Amino acid sequence: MGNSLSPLQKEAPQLTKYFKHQAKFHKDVAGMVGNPMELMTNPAKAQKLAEKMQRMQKALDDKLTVKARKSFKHHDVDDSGELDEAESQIFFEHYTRLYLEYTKDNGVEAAKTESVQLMQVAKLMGEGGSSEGNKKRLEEQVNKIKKEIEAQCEEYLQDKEARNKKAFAVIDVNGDGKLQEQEVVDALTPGHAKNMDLREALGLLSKQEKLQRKMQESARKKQVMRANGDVEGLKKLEEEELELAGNQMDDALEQMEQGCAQQ
Ligand SMILES: [Ca+2]
Ligand SMILES: [Ca+2]
Repeated sequence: MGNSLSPLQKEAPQLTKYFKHQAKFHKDVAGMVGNPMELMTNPAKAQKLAEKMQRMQKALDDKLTVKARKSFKHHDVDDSGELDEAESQIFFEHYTRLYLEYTKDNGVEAAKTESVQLMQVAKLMGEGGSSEGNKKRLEEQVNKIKKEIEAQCEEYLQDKEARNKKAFAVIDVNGDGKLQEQEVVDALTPGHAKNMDLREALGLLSKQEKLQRKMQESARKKQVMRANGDVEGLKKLEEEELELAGNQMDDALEQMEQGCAQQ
């Protein structure tokens, strides 16, 4: 990446910084955790680390709020204090494309870290000389991540109008047909329910997050059905849940098999 900004990053400098802060945070946290075994056997150290992470999280949230406000102003081109539908279109597209870039960078970083760890394990087990294979495996993984993200971006661009419209509807909490600053700031706060709503509308949830959403929805429906004494509905819903859990197991097994095949 270096210091040069892509055209997209120049168009949305505040959102670019917003994602850079998050990327740095994840990198710092990953570096701090170090040896998980040591943390398990050293509760004092684990406690200290947890406190430090909390402070870091708070500092990150503050930084993100500042960037979210600035990004709102940046996209409020006519300076009306609100984003109308046309302004929001550009905002959503910037957000989506930068989010996908951020996800890609995270994925590539994770693949690199894993590759280094695998090399270390191989060395410990006296299986040197597999560095070529490891390099090739990493290259394939990185290419796969890039392709997936490209496909996701293409999908968004194809379906942009519908997704942006959905995103607008979920963020516009007071329903006045405009986006106020606080509505946008909430949607840009990771951990805020509106952030997940926004990413869901734009098609940016991970597999895990999608599953989490489905389970939440299912739990909510069950409550209603129980209250109404809807035995048939409950039975059907529980069957669906079992199927969902089964699919998840299949996915996990498939991933494990792929991992083994690549060793
Ligand atoms: Ca405006
Ligand atoms: Ca509104």
